[in-house]
Amino acid sequence: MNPIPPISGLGSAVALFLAQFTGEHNSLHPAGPQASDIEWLYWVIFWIIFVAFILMITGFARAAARNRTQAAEMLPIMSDPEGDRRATWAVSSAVAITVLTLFAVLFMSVITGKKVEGRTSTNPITIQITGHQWWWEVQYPSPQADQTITTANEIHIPVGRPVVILTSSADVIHSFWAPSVNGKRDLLPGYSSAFWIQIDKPGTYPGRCAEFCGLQHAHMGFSIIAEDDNTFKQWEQQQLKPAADPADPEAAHGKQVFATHACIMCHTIRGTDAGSRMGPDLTHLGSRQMIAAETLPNTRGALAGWIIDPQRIKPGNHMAPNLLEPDDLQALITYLQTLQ
Ligand code: HEC
Ligand SMILES: [Cu+2]
Repeated sequence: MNPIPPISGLGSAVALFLAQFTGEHNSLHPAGPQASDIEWLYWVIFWIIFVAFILMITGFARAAARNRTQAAEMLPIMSDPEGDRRATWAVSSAVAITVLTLFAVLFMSVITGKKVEGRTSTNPITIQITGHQWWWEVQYPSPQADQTITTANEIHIPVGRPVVILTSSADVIHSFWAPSVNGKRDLLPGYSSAFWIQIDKPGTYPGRCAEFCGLQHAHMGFSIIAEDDNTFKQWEQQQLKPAADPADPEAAHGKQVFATHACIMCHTIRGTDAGSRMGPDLTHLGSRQMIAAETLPNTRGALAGWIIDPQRIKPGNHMAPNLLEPDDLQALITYLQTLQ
Protein backbone atom coordinates (compact mmCIF):
# COMPACT_ATOMS: atom_id res chain seq x y z
CA MET A 1 0.00 0.00 0.00
CA ASN A 2 1.21 3.39 -0.91
CA PRO A 3 0.69 5.80 1.98
CA ILE A 4 1.11 8.95 -0.11
CA PRO A 5 -2.42 9.47 -1.53
CA PRO A 6 -4.32 9.46 1.78
CA ILE A 7 -1.71 11.72 3.37
CA SER A 8 -1.75 14.23 0.53
CA GLY A 9 -5.55 13.98 0.54
CA LEU A 10 -5.52 14.83 4.22
CA GLY A 11 -3.05 17.64 3.55
CA SER A 12 -5.28 19.24 0.95
CA ALA A 13 -8.33 18.82 3.16
CA VAL A 14 -6.48 20.63 5.96
CA ALA A 15 -5.32 23.33 3.50
CA LEU A 16 -8.89 23.78 2.29
CA PHE A 17 -10.14 24.01 5.86
CA LEU A 18 -7.49 26.59 6.79
CA ALA A 19 -8.20 28.56 3.61
CA GLN A 20 -11.53 29.52 5.14
CA PHE A 21 -9.76 31.60 7.71
CA THR A 22 -7.61 33.60 5.33
CA GLY A 23 -8.23 35.84 2.36
CA GLU A 24 -11.44 37.51 1.28
CA HIS A 25 -13.51 34.41 0.50
CA ASN A 26 -14.74 34.36 4.02
CA SER A 27 -17.97 35.28 5.82
CA LEU A 28 -15.88 36.20 8.86
CA HIS A 29 -14.14 38.99 6.91
CA PRO A 30 -17.18 41.13 6.16
CA ALA A 31 -16.65 43.84 3.55
CA GLY A 32 -19.91 45.72 3.97
CA PRO A 33 -23.02 46.21 6.11
CA GLN A 34 -24.93 43.11 4.92
CA ALA A 35 -21.98 40.82 5.55
CA SER A 36 -21.37 42.47 8.97
CA ASP A 37 -24.96 41.76 10.01
CA ILE A 38 -24.52 38.12 9.03
CA GLU A 39 -21.21 37.92 10.89
CA TRP A 40 -22.82 39.35 14.02
CA LEU A 41 -25.49 36.62 13.93
CA TYR A 42 -22.80 34.01 13.35
CA TRP A 43 -20.92 34.98 16.50
CA VAL A 44 -24.07 35.21 18.67
CA ILE A 45 -25.05 31.69 17.65
CA PHE A 46 -21.47 30.48 17.98
CA TRP A 47 -21.21 31.63 21.63
CA ILE A 48 -24.63 30.24 22.55
CA ILE A 49 -23.64 26.87 21.15
CA PHE A 50 -20.25 27.12 22.83
CA VAL A 51 -21.84 27.68 26.25
CA ALA A 52 -24.33 24.83 25.64
CA PHE A 53 -21.42 22.59 24.66
CA ILE A 54 -19.47 23.38 27.83
CA LEU A 55 -22.54 22.85 30.04
CA MET A 56 -23.30 19.54 28.35
CA ILE A 57 -19.76 18.21 28.63
CA THR A 58 -19.58 19.29 32.28
CA GLY A 59 -22.87 17.51 32.96
CA PHE A 60 -21.64 14.33 31.31
CA ALA A 61 -18.34 14.44 33.17
CA ARG A 62 -20.08 14.89 36.52
CA ALA A 63 -22.57 12.10 35.84
CA ALA A 64 -19.78 9.76 34.77
CA ALA A 65 -17.73 10.53 37.90
CA ARG A 66 -20.68 10.00 40.23
CA ASN A 67 -21.80 6.70 38.70
CA ARG A 68 -18.34 5.20 38.98
CA THR A 69 -18.27 5.45 42.82
CA GLN A 70 -21.83 4.19 43.23
CA ALA A 71 -21.75 1.36 40.69
CA ALA A 72 -19.53 -0.72 43.04
CA GLU A 73 -22.40 -1.72 45.28
CA MET A 74 -25.58 -2.64 43.41
CA LEU A 75 -28.16 -0.50 45.14
CA PRO A 76 -31.79 -1.65 45.19
CA ILE A 77 -34.24 0.71 43.47
CA MET A 78 -35.60 2.90 46.21
CA SER A 79 -38.37 5.44 46.03
CA ASP A 80 -36.96 8.91 46.55
CA PRO A 81 -39.73 11.51 46.08
CA GLU A 82 -37.43 14.41 46.94
CA GLY A 83 -34.85 13.28 44.36
CA ASP A 84 -37.57 12.75 41.74
CA ARG A 85 -38.88 16.23 42.31
CA ARG A 86 -35.44 17.72 41.89
CA ALA A 87 -34.84 15.71 38.71
CA THR A 88 -38.20 16.78 37.25
CA TRP A 89 -37.43 20.37 38.07
CA ALA A 90 -33.96 20.17 36.49
CA VAL A 91 -35.22 18.53 33.30
CA SER A 92 -38.14 20.96 32.95
CA SER A 93 -35.97 24.01 33.38
CA ALA A 94 -33.40 22.63 30.91
CA VAL A 95 -36.21 22.14 28.36
CA ALA A 96 -37.57 25.61 29.04
CA ILE A 97 -34.13 27.22 28.68
CA THR A 98 -33.53 25.33 25.42
CA VAL A 99 -36.86 26.39 23.96
CA LEU A 100 -36.35 30.01 25.03
CA THR A 101 -32.82 30.06 23.59
CA LEU A 102 -34.04 28.62 20.28
CA PHE A 103 -36.77 31.26 20.15
CA ALA A 104 -34.20 33.95 20.88
CA VAL A 105 -32.02 32.63 18.03
CA LEU A 106 -35.05 32.51 15.71
CA PHE A 107 -35.91 36.10 16.68
CA MET A 108 -32.34 37.28 16.06
CA SER A 109 -32.13 35.58 12.68
CA VAL A 110 -35.43 37.13 11.60
CA ILE A 111 -34.19 40.56 12.75
CA THR A 112 -30.85 40.05 10.95
CA GLY A 113 -32.66 38.86 7.81
CA LYS A 114 -34.82 41.99 7.89
CA LYS A 115 -31.75 44.19 8.37
CA VAL A 116 -29.88 42.55 5.50
CA GLU A 117 -32.94 42.88 3.24
CA GLY A 118 -34.06 46.22 4.54
CA ARG A 119 -31.20 48.54 3.66
CA THR A 120 -32.47 50.72 0.88
CA SER A 121 -31.28 53.71 -1.02
CA THR A 122 -32.82 56.19 -3.39
CA ASN A 123 -29.76 56.23 -5.59
CA PRO A 124 -28.53 52.68 -5.98
CA ILE A 125 -26.63 51.08 -8.81
CA THR A 126 -28.62 48.29 -10.41
CA ILE A 127 -26.92 45.20 -11.78
CA GLN A 128 -28.66 42.32 -13.48
CA ILE A 129 -26.89 38.98 -12.97
CA THR A 130 -27.91 36.06 -15.16
CA GLY A 131 -26.53 32.63 -14.40
CA HIS A 132 -25.51 30.51 -17.38
CA GLN A 133 -23.95 27.06 -17.42
CA TRP A 134 -21.11 27.92 -16.46
CA TRP A 135 -20.55 31.66 -16.39
CA TRP A 136 -22.19 34.86 -15.15
CA GLU A 137 -23.68 37.47 -17.44
CA VAL A 138 -23.42 40.89 -15.83
CA GLN A 139 -25.56 43.78 -17.05
CA TYR A 140 -25.93 47.37 -15.90
CA PRO A 141 -29.37 48.08 -17.33
CA SER A 142 -30.37 51.51 -18.55
CA PRO A 143 -33.60 52.76 -20.14
CA GLN A 144 -31.47 53.70 -23.15
CA ALA A 145 -30.26 50.57 -24.88
CA ASP A 146 -26.94 52.14 -25.87
CA GLN A 147 -26.25 53.04 -22.25
CA THR A 148 -26.48 49.44 -21.08
CA ILE A 149 -23.23 47.75 -20.11
CA THR A 150 -22.86 44.01 -20.63
CA THR A 151 -19.88 42.05 -19.34
CA ALA A 152 -19.12 38.69 -17.76
CA ASN A 153 -17.89 37.28 -14.46
CA GLU A 154 -16.31 40.51 -13.17
CA ILE A 155 -18.65 42.91 -11.40
CA HIS A 156 -17.34 46.43 -10.87
CA ILE A 157 -19.01 48.53 -8.19
CA PRO A 158 -18.10 51.81 -6.49
CA VAL A 159 -17.05 51.60 -2.83
CA GLY A 160 -19.59 52.63 -0.22
CA ARG A 161 -22.55 52.79 -2.58
CA PRO A 162 -25.59 50.51 -2.24
CA VAL A 163 -26.07 48.15 -5.18
CA VAL A 164 -29.24 46.26 -6.11
CA ILE A 165 -28.54 42.88 -7.65
CA LEU A 166 -31.36 41.53 -9.81
CA THR A 167 -31.13 37.81 -10.39
CA SER A 168 -32.20 35.43 -13.10
CA SER A 169 -31.01 32.27 -14.79
CA ALA A 170 -30.84 31.25 -18.42
CA ASP A 171 -30.95 27.52 -17.76
CA VAL A 172 -30.83 25.76 -14.38
CA ILE A 173 -30.71 26.91 -10.75
CA HIS A 174 -27.46 28.64 -9.81
CA SER A 175 -26.56 30.39 -6.59
CA PHE A 176 -24.67 33.66 -6.33
CA TRP A 177 -22.36 33.68 -3.32
CA ALA A 178 -19.61 36.10 -2.36
CA PRO A 179 -19.11 35.16 1.32
CA SER A 180 -17.58 38.44 2.47
CA VAL A 181 -20.33 40.46 0.80
CA ASN A 182 -23.67 38.75 1.50
CA GLY A 183 -25.37 35.38 1.92
CA LYS A 184 -26.15 32.96 -0.92
CA ARG A 185 -28.89 33.91 -3.38
CA ASP A 186 -30.42 31.38 -5.71
CA LEU A 187 -30.83 32.35 -9.35
CA LEU A 188 -33.97 30.63 -10.58
CA PRO A 189 -34.95 30.25 -14.23
CA GLY A 190 -38.11 32.22 -14.99
CA TYR A 191 -38.08 34.04 -11.68
CA SER A 192 -36.39 37.31 -10.85
CA SER A 193 -35.51 38.45 -7.35
CA ALA A 194 -33.54 41.35 -5.93
CA PHE A 195 -31.15 41.90 -3.06
CA TRP A 196 -28.72 44.53 -1.82
CA ILE A 197 -24.98 44.52 -1.48
CA GLN A 198 -22.54 47.17 -0.43
CA ILE A 199 -18.76 47.07 -0.09
CA ASP A 200 -16.98 49.63 2.04
CA LYS A 201 -13.34 48.68 1.39
CA PRO A 202 -11.74 48.75 -2.08
CA GLY A 203 -10.61 45.34 -3.25
CA THR A 204 -11.46 42.25 -5.23
CA TYR A 205 -13.95 39.92 -3.56
CA PRO A 206 -14.25 36.42 -4.98
CA GLY A 207 -17.53 34.57 -5.35
CA ARG A 208 -18.69 31.16 -6.53
CA CYS A 209 -21.75 29.37 -7.72
CA ALA A 210 -23.11 27.67 -4.62
CA GLU A 211 -25.78 25.44 -6.14
CA PHE A 212 -24.71 22.37 -8.07
CA CYS A 213 -25.59 23.21 -11.69
CA GLY A 214 -23.90 20.54 -13.80
CA LEU A 215 -20.55 19.40 -15.03
CA GLN A 216 -18.55 22.63 -14.67
CA HIS A 217 -20.22 23.94 -11.51
CA ALA A 218 -16.81 24.01 -9.82
CA HIS A 219 -15.49 26.36 -12.53
CA MET A 220 -18.16 28.99 -12.17
CA GLY A 221 -16.44 31.74 -10.27
CA PHE A 222 -16.84 35.49 -10.36
CA SER A 223 -15.36 38.47 -8.61
CA ILE A 224 -16.71 41.74 -7.32
CA ILE A 225 -14.26 44.57 -7.81
CA ALA A 226 -14.97 47.47 -5.46
CA GLU A 227 -13.19 50.65 -6.49
CA ASP A 228 -13.32 54.37 -5.71
CA ASP A 229 -15.87 56.51 -7.51
CA ASN A 230 -13.49 57.90 -10.13
CA THR A 231 -12.04 54.54 -11.13
CA PHE A 232 -15.55 53.14 -11.36
CA LYS A 233 -16.74 56.03 -13.54
CA GLN A 234 -13.76 55.57 -15.86
CA TRP A 235 -14.50 51.86 -16.13
CA GLU A 236 -18.18 52.65 -16.82
CA GLN A 237 -17.31 55.16 -19.58
CA GLN A 238 -14.92 52.70 -21.19
CA GLN A 239 -17.47 49.86 -21.10
CA LEU A 240 -20.12 52.03 -22.76
CA LYS A 241 -17.97 52.52 -25.85
CA PRO A 242 -18.34 50.15 -28.78
CA ALA A 243 -15.31 48.01 -29.59
CA ALA A 244 -12.27 49.88 -30.80
CA ASP A 245 -11.47 49.53 -34.49
CA PRO A 246 -8.30 47.56 -35.18
CA ALA A 247 -5.33 49.90 -35.33
CA ASP A 248 -2.91 47.67 -37.24
CA PRO A 249 -3.11 45.06 -40.03
CA GLU A 250 -2.55 42.15 -37.64
CA ALA A 251 -5.54 43.14 -35.50
CA ALA A 252 -7.60 43.86 -38.63
CA HIS A 253 -6.83 40.33 -39.83
CA GLY A 254 -7.91 39.06 -36.39
CA LYS A 255 -11.21 40.90 -36.65
CA GLN A 256 -11.71 39.24 -40.03
CA VAL A 257 -10.98 35.80 -38.52
CA PHE A 258 -13.54 36.44 -35.78
CA ALA A 259 -16.16 37.55 -38.30
CA THR A 260 -15.65 34.57 -40.60
CA HIS A 261 -15.64 31.82 -37.97
CA ALA A 262 -18.22 30.34 -35.63
CA CYS A 263 -17.41 32.97 -32.95
CA ILE A 264 -20.13 35.30 -34.26
CA MET A 265 -22.76 32.63 -33.71
CA CYS A 266 -22.30 32.86 -29.96
CA HIS A 267 -20.57 36.13 -29.05
CA THR A 268 -21.27 39.85 -29.22
CA ILE A 269 -18.67 42.47 -30.03
CA ARG A 270 -20.56 45.77 -30.09
CA GLY A 271 -19.63 47.89 -33.08
CA THR A 272 -19.23 44.80 -35.29
CA ASP A 273 -21.69 42.37 -36.87
CA ALA A 274 -21.25 39.89 -34.03
CA GLY A 275 -24.41 40.12 -31.94
CA SER A 276 -25.16 36.70 -30.42
CA ARG A 277 -25.64 36.19 -26.73
CA MET A 278 -24.99 32.48 -26.24
CA GLY A 279 -21.60 33.24 -24.71
CA PRO A 280 -20.02 36.20 -22.87
CA ASP A 281 -20.01 39.65 -24.49
CA LEU A 282 -16.46 40.19 -25.73
CA THR A 283 -16.70 43.94 -26.52
CA HIS A 284 -14.27 44.75 -23.69
CA LEU A 285 -12.71 41.35 -23.14
CA GLY A 286 -9.28 42.93 -22.74
CA SER A 287 -10.41 44.79 -19.61
CA ARG A 288 -11.06 41.54 -17.71
CA GLN A 289 -8.53 39.87 -15.39
CA MET A 290 -9.70 36.33 -15.94
CA ILE A 291 -11.59 34.34 -18.56
CA ALA A 292 -14.00 31.41 -18.52
CA ALA A 293 -15.51 32.28 -15.12
CA GLU A 294 -12.23 32.65 -13.22
CA THR A 295 -10.75 29.52 -14.75
CA LEU A 296 -7.79 31.09 -16.60
CA PRO A 297 -5.88 34.37 -16.44
CA ASN A 298 -6.59 36.67 -19.38
CA THR A 299 -3.23 36.21 -21.10
CA ARG A 300 -2.19 35.49 -24.69
CA GLY A 301 -1.31 31.89 -23.92
CA ALA A 302 -4.48 31.18 -21.99
CA LEU A 303 -6.63 32.75 -24.73
CA ALA A 304 -4.90 30.60 -27.34
CA GLY A 305 -5.42 27.41 -25.32
CA TRP A 306 -9.03 28.34 -24.62
CA ILE A 307 -9.97 29.20 -28.21
CA ILE A 308 -8.32 26.12 -29.73
CA ASP A 309 -9.73 23.62 -27.25
CA PRO A 310 -12.06 24.96 -24.56
CA GLN A 311 -13.33 21.42 -23.99
CA ARG A 312 -9.98 20.34 -22.66
CA ILE A 313 -9.84 23.18 -20.18
CA LYS A 314 -13.46 23.11 -19.06
CA PRO A 315 -14.98 19.85 -20.35
CA GLY A 316 -18.66 20.07 -21.23
CA ASN A 317 -18.80 23.88 -21.45
CA HIS A 318 -20.86 25.34 -24.28
CA MET A 319 -18.04 26.60 -26.49
CA ALA A 320 -16.90 24.37 -29.33
CA PRO A 321 -13.23 23.82 -30.26
CA ASN A 322 -11.84 25.92 -33.13
CA LEU A 323 -9.25 24.52 -35.48
CA LEU A 324 -7.50 27.70 -36.59
CA GLU A 325 -4.33 28.13 -38.62
CA PRO A 326 -1.50 29.43 -36.38
CA ASP A 327 -1.44 32.79 -38.25
CA ASP A 328 -5.16 33.24 -37.89
CA LEU A 329 -5.06 32.31 -34.22
CA GLN A 330 -2.23 34.79 -33.47
CA ALA A 331 -4.05 37.57 -35.30
CA LEU A 332 -7.35 36.73 -33.55
CA ILE A 333 -5.73 36.95 -30.13
CA THR A 334 -4.02 40.22 -31.01
CA TYR A 335 -7.44 41.58 -31.98
CA LEU A 336 -9.16 40.26 -28.82
CA GLN A 337 -6.46 41.88 -26.69
CA THR A 338 -7.13 45.26 -28.30
CA LEU A 339 -10.72 45.09 -26.97
CA GLN A 340 -9.95 47.12 -23.88
C1 HEC B 1 -21.22 27.47 -29.66
C2 HEC B 1 -21.03 28.76 -29.10
C3 HEC B 1 -19.65 29.38 -29.10
C4 HEC B 1 -18.79 29.54 -30.17
C5 HEC B 1 -18.98 29.08 -31.59
C6 HEC B 1 -17.65 30.26 -29.64
N1 HEC B 1 -17.81 30.50 -28.31
FE1 HEC B 1 -16.52 31.47 -27.11
N2 HEC B 1 -17.66 31.04 -25.50
C7 HEC B 1 -18.88 30.39 -25.55
C8 HEC B 1 -19.35 30.19 -24.21
C9 HEC B 1 -20.65 29.51 -23.80
C10 HEC B 1 -18.37 30.72 -23.34
C11 HEC B 1 -18.36 30.70 -21.83
C12 HEC B 1 -17.73 29.42 -21.38
C13 HEC B 1 -17.63 29.26 -19.90
O1 HEC B 1 -16.98 30.09 -19.24
O2 HEC B 1 -18.18 28.28 -19.39
C14 HEC B 1 -17.33 31.27 -24.20
C15 HEC B 1 -16.21 31.92 -23.73
C16 HEC B 1 -15.29 32.56 -24.57
C17 HEC B 1 -14.21 33.39 -24.10
C18 HEC B 1 -13.94 33.76 -22.65
C19 HEC B 1 -14.74 35.01 -22.32
C20 HEC B 1 -14.74 35.38 -20.87
O3 HEC B 1 -14.80 36.58 -20.57
O4 HEC B 1 -14.72 34.51 -20.01
C21 HEC B 1 -13.53 33.83 -25.19
C22 HEC B 1 -12.33 34.75 -25.22
C23 HEC B 1 -14.17 33.25 -26.33
N3 HEC B 1 -15.25 32.47 -25.92
C24 HEC B 1 -13.75 33.46 -27.64
C25 HEC B 1 -14.31 32.80 -28.74
C26 HEC B 1 -13.77 32.87 -30.07
C27 HEC B 1 -12.58 33.71 -30.49
C28 HEC B 1 -14.54 32.07 -30.85
C29 HEC B 1 -14.36 31.76 -32.33
C30 HEC B 1 -13.09 31.24 -32.73
C31 HEC B 1 -15.57 31.52 -30.00
N4 HEC B 1 -15.40 31.97 -28.72
C32 HEC B 1 -16.57 30.65 -30.41
C33 HEC B 1 -19.56 30.00 -26.67
C34 HEC B 1 -19.02 29.98 -27.94
CU1 LIG C 1 -23.28 26.00 -10.00
